Amino acid sequence: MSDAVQLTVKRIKRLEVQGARNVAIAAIKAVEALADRTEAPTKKDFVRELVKAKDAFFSSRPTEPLMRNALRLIVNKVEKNEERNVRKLAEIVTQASGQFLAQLEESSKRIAEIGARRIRHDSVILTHCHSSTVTNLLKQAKREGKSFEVICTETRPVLQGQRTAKEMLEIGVKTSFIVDSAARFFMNEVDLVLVGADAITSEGNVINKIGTSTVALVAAESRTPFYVVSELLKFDPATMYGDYEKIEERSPREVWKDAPKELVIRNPAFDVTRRDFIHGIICEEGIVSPHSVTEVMHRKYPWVFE
Ligand code: RUB
Repeated sequence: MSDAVQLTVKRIKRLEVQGARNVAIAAIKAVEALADRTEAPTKKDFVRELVKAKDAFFSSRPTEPLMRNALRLIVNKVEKNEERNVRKLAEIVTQASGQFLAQLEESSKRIAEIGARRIRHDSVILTHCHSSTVTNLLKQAKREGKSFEVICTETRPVLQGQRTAKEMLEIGVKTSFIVDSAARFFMNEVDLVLVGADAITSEGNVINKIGTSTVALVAAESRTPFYVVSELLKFDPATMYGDYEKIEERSPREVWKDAPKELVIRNPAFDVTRRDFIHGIICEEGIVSPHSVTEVMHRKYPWVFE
């Protein structure tokens, strides 16, 4: 396997690259580098290299449909093309990757502009984990001159909330940091909850960092609006045809390094928030109801269902 692919898979597994969007971007760039440096003599060999890389990325983090949608699109473009010249096929990879990345960037900008309008002056926003789509939205709101505070949950066991908190402080937003279990304690002070997504199912349920569904329940109890901020391409088409979204279970050592041997430690990375708890999905098409997400996908990205 190419060095770029191997290294990126390793970094993704270790969470050095974190968050669905960053994971997808890193995987796309590694496949682009593979294509750029390929020495495959035939189309068949080149496709084999691409499929091997795709499989390695798919298993690096199993709950990442954005990455899967991107790599499937890129590899399909090569497989379906009549061209046999490997250099020309590699150019197709470069082009498809570039287009996908540009589209992702554009979506993130649109989402930030749309979502920033939901932020009222002097409001308090709670967020869980680190989502670059959420922090981009908050940065946009700040650029627009909105004044708001952010509460970050620490996000056990890997503490991605620290990253969110640092980013907010860097842009001059008043930020508080709380342990995950304090979410209910503070919820009455919160005006809006914004979380990211790793996967969106055909029923409009959202999979995000473990603890998200607890925050959603707590928000519902105190009638605090709970929004998911996500690119539509985190939709997983396989859920349409009956598959459940796989929930990654990570090493127990992330939870307790030197735990007693006989202790069973479970460490799911994500959980499912039912659509009934989600006020809306802030995406590149606007703010959509989780109930209509499949319809929106059919209209905007029909190729996902191919
Ligand atoms: C990160 C996480 C994020 C989503 C969305 O989990 O759950 O909320 O991935 O992030 P992990 P983004 O740290 O385990 O990857 O908006 O950046 O795609």
